[in-house]
Amino acid sequence: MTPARLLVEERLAGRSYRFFETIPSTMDAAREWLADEAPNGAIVIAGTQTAGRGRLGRQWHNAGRSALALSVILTLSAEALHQVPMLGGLVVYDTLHHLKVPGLVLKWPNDILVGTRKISGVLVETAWDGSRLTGAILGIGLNISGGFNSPDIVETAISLADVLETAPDYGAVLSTLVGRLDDWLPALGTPQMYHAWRGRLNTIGLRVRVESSAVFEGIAEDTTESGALLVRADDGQLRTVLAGDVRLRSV
Ligand code: BT5
Repeated sequence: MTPARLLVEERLAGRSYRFFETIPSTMDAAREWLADEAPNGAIVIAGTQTAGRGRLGRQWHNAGRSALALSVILTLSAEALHQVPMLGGLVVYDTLHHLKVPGLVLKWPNDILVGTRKISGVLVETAWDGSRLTGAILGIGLNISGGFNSPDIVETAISLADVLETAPDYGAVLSTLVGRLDDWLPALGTPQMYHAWRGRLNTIGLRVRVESSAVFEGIAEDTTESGALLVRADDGQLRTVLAGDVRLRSV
């Protein structure tokens, strides 16, 4: 038995989970399990992903030495779907806060940064049977110790080992994260979830460059309850950004 498998067994004992030493993406294994009636909150976790993915067809790289890569299967009503990214942001933010990571930033829609570097990413996918929602899959990647060797993230990624004097081990990070999942999962679909996410979001009040279907600059003024960003564009119009990325600009 490998060390990662042992740690996962120890920390996820009593839960519904599937562990894979190496797998293309936990998102696909979670989708298969969802189709096979996985229970709400079931977790698919991988030692290493060979084809980890981000939003909009982007790649998610394994952090060099150690990283958490997991997907949580959620069976939920369509009304609660827009809160799944919020759930992901809250779980990761509160995990890192609990681990006393300094300089945490939750950037809309759901980048978790330390200063300006990304330490974790959240990806939400949905599964449908015709027009009926069968579930959502919440993917979380979290860098524990780096040694990043992909040129496109060397300058932009960071890991727990880079920011904490004593980096917690894989098992401790996993336990903290599933603990926060237990805290927040019951709030899915309630106004409490929105307000908690909104309260942690650092983007409000900042000047941003929006890169979605349209590209423009303005001041991020607020969010809507469904998680969209309201940006006062430089032409004075208040524009609603449903999806995409923002870059923070200095004012
Ligand atoms: C995300 O996408 O940040 C969502 C990442 C979700 C990954 C998890 S791991 C478990 C589950 N299984 C999967 O296959 N995926 C999920 P996005 O906002 O599109 O950001 C992607 C961008 O982040 C890339 O284009 C890189 O610039 C950067 N990036 C990639 N890997 C990174 C890493 N390990 N650390 C920091 N930044 C990274």
